[in-house]
Amino acid sequence: MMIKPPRVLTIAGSAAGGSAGIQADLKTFQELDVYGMSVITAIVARHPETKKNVHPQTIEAIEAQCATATNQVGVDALKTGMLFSKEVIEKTAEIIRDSNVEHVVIDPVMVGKLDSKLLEDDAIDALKMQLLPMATIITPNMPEASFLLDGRTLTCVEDLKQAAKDLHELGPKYVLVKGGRLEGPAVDVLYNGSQFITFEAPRIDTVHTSGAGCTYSAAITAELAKGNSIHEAVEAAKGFVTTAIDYGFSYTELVGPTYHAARRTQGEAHRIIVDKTVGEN
Ligand code: PXL
Repeated sequence: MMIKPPRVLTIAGSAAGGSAGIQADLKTFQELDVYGMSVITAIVARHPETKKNVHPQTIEAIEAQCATATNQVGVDALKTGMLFSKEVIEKTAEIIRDSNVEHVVIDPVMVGKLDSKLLEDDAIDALKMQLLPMATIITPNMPEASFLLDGRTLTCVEDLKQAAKDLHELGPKYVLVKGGRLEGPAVDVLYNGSQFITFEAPRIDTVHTSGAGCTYSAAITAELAKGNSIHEAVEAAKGFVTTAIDYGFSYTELVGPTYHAARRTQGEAHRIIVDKTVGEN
């Protein structure tokens, strides 16, 4: 029997070390049994002498890659990661608008663990005004949510809820503010304009979380492409990324990647506590 897995595209940066960006996305897609495709917006590779860590790709190259994916294969769901510049954001918004892809996951990537800027300062407005409104779901972590809300301090779940509410005003259907940097359990808040749901995972004592955000949003994208609801997709993706973080490792003294194969090779996935009683607003 011929199997045709759902088609999933990532528009993001290449992380040469393999832990984040396109590499994390494609590994996640493979683990979750969807057909992964990629559009590389920039190449990130540490250059200790010149500190020139980001190598942007041309708009032409980005357009050509998108056309390949959308015209020659077709796309059921897509995610964006590192977009880097205003020009790339504008082009990406245009491509998404023209493509009519059903599920659009926007991960507003801003700063990486290499200390490289993954989004230029003058690109924030384009991200807010052009891209976030077309999202099915946006997945900021706490620093990203704070940045998108003019530097507001976020320290507790109540702050995440207010941030989700305010970010929803920018136009995405769902907002997932990730509480990976909270004290205590890792609680993420999902908001759809009227209801909050929280997803809670245990705090895992590790520094090897490189690419965890990319992996999480890639997993949400894969689960949406398979026809799951947003709630099901977030719950499954959080279980997947938590298990991957649990088995995070490093080959050197540097912060290492999450282990994308953990769920497949190490048995049970982490169960996530979902609380749908956190109220309406
Ligand atoms: O984890 C954020 C991230 C996303 N995309 C690329 C990266 C990084 C972190 O380094 O390199 C390409």
